[in-house]
Amino acid sequence: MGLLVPFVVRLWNIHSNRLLDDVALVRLAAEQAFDVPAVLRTQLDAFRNTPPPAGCLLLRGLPVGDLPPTPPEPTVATEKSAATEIRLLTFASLLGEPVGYLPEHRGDVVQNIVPVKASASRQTSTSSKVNLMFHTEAAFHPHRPRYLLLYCLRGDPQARTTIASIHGALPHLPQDVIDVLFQPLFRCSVDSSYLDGRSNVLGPALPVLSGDVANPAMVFDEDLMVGIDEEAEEALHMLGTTLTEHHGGVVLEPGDLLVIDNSVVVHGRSPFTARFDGTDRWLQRAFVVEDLSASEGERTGRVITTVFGE
Ligand SMILES: O=C(O)CCC(=O)C(=O)O
Ligand SMILES: [Fe+2]
Repeated sequence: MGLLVPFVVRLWNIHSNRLLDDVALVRLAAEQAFDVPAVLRTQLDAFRNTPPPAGCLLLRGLPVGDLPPTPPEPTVATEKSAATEIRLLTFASLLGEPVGYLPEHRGDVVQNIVPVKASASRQTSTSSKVNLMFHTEAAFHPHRPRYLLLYCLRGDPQARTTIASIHGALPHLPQDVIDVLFQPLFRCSVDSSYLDGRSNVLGPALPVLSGDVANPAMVFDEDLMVGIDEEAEEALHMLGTTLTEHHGGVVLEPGDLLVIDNSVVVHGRSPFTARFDGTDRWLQRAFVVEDLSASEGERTGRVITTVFGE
């Protein structure tokens, strides 16, 4: 799944993306689409128009430039130029509409995924000590992203991003289990970062698999999802086990850009040892929806503001 193509962008005299609001930043990034080499644009077009069963695409060899120390928290300002943010959003805008989610790092359209001491053992992207279990990104969210993009600025040899596609699991699941997974028998609780003190509630009963029986979409979260009866619980457990048995993964290296189709694969990450000394792993992440109008009324600019919990 690799493609080694160096990608050159103009240098920007912007020392912090905070100088631009997210709408302006995305506009600026989208304008750079013509600078993306045709070979990469073709790859992204094909990924969007003819989604491959593997559900992910790895581009390698992108520049990362000079980097300051890894920040101790996602929203701490750094001295870095905005070149990687803009490049990430350029790729994101070739796939659809980049958005942020208000509870995710205050709605930033590019989020810094760095290990944070206080969340080392939690089921969250800023953890490090624990295995981050398989999840559809924002499985509980009606406006969940169709794609997420992870751009590695600084790697860690222990940290393996894990990926499992429904297309890898499906041939190994008994038909009666598949039939159960297509029924609305599953409920998902809300990630605690979205609750801001409110109490958690289980979402509506929905199917895990939907669409074409031979080519389904999947929404699954090993941690947050439950089946509403015993049969549904068993089917969910079997799906989790089968995805684990047939998963793949990649240790992201600086300059890697991993594009994940959130409608067919779940992802996670192995544990790794964070040092919290400025040398830790550092990814930048962007989310893409296919259509902004779906979140009309629950969105300010490019930030989706849906409130969860009671
Ligand atoms: O750290 C990783 O490789 C993935 C973390 C994750 O689940 C995310 O950023 O959404
Ligand atoms: Fe994730």
